[in-house]
Amino acid sequence: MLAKLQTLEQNSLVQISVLTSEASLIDLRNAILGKNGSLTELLKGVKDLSDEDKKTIGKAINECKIRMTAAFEAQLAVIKNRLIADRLANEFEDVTTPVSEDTGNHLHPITRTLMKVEDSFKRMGFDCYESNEVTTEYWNFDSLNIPKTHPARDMQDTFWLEGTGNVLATQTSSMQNIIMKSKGAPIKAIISGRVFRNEDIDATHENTFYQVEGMVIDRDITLANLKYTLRTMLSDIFGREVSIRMRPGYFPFVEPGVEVDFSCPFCSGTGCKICKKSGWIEFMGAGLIHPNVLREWGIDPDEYTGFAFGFGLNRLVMIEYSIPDMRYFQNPNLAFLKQF
Ligand code: FA5
Repeated sequence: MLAKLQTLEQNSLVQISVLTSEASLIDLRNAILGKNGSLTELLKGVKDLSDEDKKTIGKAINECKIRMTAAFEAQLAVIKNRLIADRLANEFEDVTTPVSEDTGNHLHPITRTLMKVEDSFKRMGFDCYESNEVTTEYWNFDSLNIPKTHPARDMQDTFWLEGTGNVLATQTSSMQNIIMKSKGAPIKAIISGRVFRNEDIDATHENTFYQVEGMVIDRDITLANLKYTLRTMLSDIFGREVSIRMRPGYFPFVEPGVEVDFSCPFCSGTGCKICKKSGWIEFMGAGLIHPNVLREWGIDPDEYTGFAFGFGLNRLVMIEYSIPDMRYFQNPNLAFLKQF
């Protein structure tokens, strides 16, 4: 039996070593190690041997089985590696070929406009950040000069996360102090993200919308820097010069605070449907960062000043694409989405 085993092993190893396909290797493996395979048959015969032979021959067969199994595994690896090498040698993909323009996929208009906004700010040397959607009462209010009893808390009807002291961010301004804490002055940053307010929804108000926050802290920063920055970004977005107008506005974390409008890029200020015949589009809140906010993270307001602004991205996209109703953005309506 030992001689039979030896011959079987020698022949099998030769057969294994010349096989070149995975399928033929599996067939051979079944023919030798399978339920009725030649080695399995030898193993079945062990039960008829004397106790002495059972030990030696049974052991020899098992050791042979281990070597054969290893030989099959090794040959399988050889075959697979050869396949990969063949593909690498024969399949050529020209990665410089231009991608077909019409992939059927496209970006959501909010994403498209955000990318343009970020590009414009990046060219002006700003860093871009994403805002946290869940934040703490401290970052969203207290750190922005809005303590618990401040009436300004009522301006943003807030979703509170029960029992945690956490809130869904009502404004991207909630990131101002996080960035100040981690970077210190000087800072030039844009922060974008989703914010949430318990609003009655209509064509111009959502409970979930996007804001873009801007923040510059450096020596000698004034409202003139704010005006220039916003004019540059808006002119980039609309591809034509726009003017900026400021009116007094109140936000506890800026002083002075302003409401910013820009001249209607569609009628150049002469009055049209989009600007409701006024020639101006109401755009955002802004101002010079309040000294209390700067002090909160150890920035000396006598050495540094800064401006901050925050605008609704949904509103900008609506103006850019003449979208009449903000509710389209959260509605998975393909007829709407396919237009972009
Ligand atoms: C703020 O959120 C301030 N954090 C902005 C700011 C930043 C002021 C830095 C000063 C300095 P306000 O609540 O006005 O301000 O919102 C800013 C913009 O978000 C609005 O001009 C509007 O475009 C958009 N917005 C506000 N509420 C909604 C809403 N419910 N749905 C859609 N857009 C909204």
